[in-house]
Amino acid sequence: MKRKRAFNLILFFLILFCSILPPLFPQTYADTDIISVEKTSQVIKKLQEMDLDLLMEWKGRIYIVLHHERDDPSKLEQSQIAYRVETSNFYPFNQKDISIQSGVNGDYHTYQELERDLVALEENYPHLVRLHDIGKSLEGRNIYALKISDNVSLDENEAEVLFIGCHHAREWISVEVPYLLGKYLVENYGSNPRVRDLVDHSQIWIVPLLNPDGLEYSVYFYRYWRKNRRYNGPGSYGVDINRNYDYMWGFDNEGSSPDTFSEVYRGPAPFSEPETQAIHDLFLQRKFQALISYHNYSQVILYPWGYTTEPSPKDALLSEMARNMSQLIRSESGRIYEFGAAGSQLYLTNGDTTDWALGIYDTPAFTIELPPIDELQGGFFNAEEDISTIFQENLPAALYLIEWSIQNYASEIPSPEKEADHKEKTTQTRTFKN
Ligand code: 0X9
Ligand code: ZN
Repeated sequence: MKRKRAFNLILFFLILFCSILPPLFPQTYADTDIISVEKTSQVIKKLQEMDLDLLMEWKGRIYIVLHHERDDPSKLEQSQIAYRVETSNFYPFNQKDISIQSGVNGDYHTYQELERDLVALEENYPHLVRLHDIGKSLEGRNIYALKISDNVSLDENEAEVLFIGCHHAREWISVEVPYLLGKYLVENYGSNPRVRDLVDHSQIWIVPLLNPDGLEYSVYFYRYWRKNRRYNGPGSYGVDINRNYDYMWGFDNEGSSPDTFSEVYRGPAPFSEPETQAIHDLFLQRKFQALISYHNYSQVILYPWGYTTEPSPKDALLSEMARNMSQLIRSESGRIYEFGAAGSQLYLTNGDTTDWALGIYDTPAFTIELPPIDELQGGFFNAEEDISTIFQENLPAALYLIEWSIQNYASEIPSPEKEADHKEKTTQTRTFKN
């Protein structure tokens, strides 16, 4: 009897220990494995018929996320495809062997590296840059926003534009593009008359890393992590912050999920997460003419609506702006970014940034899904060498959006009704939130 009690006690502590342990160690994801297969045209052909979650291509092999509840590895065996289990390669210890050459995530920023570089930008260009802390993540990290403008410490009567990066943790390139945009603007202010003109006539806000907890988790623990790090209950972590905005939030279960384990879990309530609250609060203080939210991958430019396939009232304008941006990118690098309304072009989403910005504030808002086009070209895993090319090709589109905002602002006639309407809508949002 005594022995049994001792055994129960040991069992209790073992269970307790195991339930505390997962957040401290790389997540093994009992329900997923990463496998790789040799990349040959025969294998590609067979894979195309299999509806598997293709992750990346590297050194002549294709990497696949195997979801055990859905994917049966015997499918591969039946098709005579030899595979190798690679799950352990995705631990941070081996990460540098993958496509990253230096440091834990190479030329990509960790939270700390980004913080250091943002502080340095402000120190080096104090007349053009202010670093704002617009919120704290669940794990206490700062959510930073760079404001770039002449007379940067003043609130001027000028157009405002917003660029956001990294809603999704594993989308590392989406941090680099907005960060490099900020760096480019301040470093070229003195020498490039167009840049000077844009910076002088607008207030540019850049939030390069909206999901710092998620990014850190992706860098140090599990490269494939997407959501933030909200604890949802035993074994379940994370809210998809691009499903947490308060416009058509939870409209259906296709565009987002009520299931806490889902990759597109929308959270318990709109704006339940500090990251989305930070953007919400920034919108209450500023008046944005336009925004771009960077994601990857797919190489497309998307605009609302995402929650429905119906066109938004601003469809013609948004489509024209997206076409212009796509053309600018194409003339820069030759790469084609398709464009279209999010819900019809890609898939349905509800509670995303762009639907909310348009739905509540009437702000033209774009999701740019950065390269590559698909999993076979690398998926979420852009090489370090790609950072600069992807930034360079996106630069003309970002400058266009700033320019468009300045022109649109100048032609806007302030009307009392519009202001009242705007105030009413923002109060509605707040009421709903509380
Ligand atoms: O699903 C998302 O939040 C975005 N794609 S990602 O692969 N980066 O996660 C797309 C959001 C754009 N909206 C719609 N497709 N409706
Ligand atoms: Zn994304």
